[in-house]
Amino acid sequence: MPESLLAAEPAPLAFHPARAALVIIDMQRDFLEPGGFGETLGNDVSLLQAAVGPCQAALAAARAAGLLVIHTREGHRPDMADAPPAKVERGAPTARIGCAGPMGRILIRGEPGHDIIAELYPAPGEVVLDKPGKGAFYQTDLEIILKNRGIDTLLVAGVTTEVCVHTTIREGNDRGYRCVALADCCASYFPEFHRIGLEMIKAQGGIFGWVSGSSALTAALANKAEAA
Ligand code: C5J
Repeated sequence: MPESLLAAEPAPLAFHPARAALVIIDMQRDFLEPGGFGETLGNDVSLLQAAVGPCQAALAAARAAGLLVIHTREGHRPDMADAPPAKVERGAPTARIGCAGPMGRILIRGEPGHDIIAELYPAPGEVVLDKPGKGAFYQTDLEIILKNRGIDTLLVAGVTTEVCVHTTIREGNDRGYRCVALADCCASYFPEFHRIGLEMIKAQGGIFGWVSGSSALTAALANKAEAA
């Protein structure tokens, strides 16, 4: 497949679809639906819905172009041996990680709330990566998965912009990957954090990445030009 040109800020980015991965961060019921981890922290989870449609568009384009697709899930072992006390102890004692909620135990692997939302459910063969932290590289096998496929460009979507998306892009940038935040495919419980989070990535000539969007990605994968 020939090189594609992605309309992005601060500058367009040339990439090879065969060496690019779409990484969809934590589009889990626990973050997007009432009764999950996000709501227990006092957030309005409806704010994350804005990213669902654009993520579906990016996912469809990535699947059609044969890109590597990786879905991440933040969560912990049922015995919580991998959950740092400093993380668990935050929030109300009855609604912490591991407590029972309407979607099962909060942020625990295997529980309904830990699963990815139906609209973005992984297709057979797509990578599903469980991570205990905010970054997708921390305590996971993401790096070897990317190395084995010769990936050099990460197209990053998901929630939340300033937490797990940002952490993953920072980790990826330090490891030498070209990291692109797909702006409309990301969302935050704090709209101003979303906006500023994206500004931070692309400031200073793209200090740790690029910012683009779902329609620019779709156009690039179809080898059509589009402004960012
Ligand atoms: C948070 C995440 N916000 N996926 N996790 O705790 O961004």
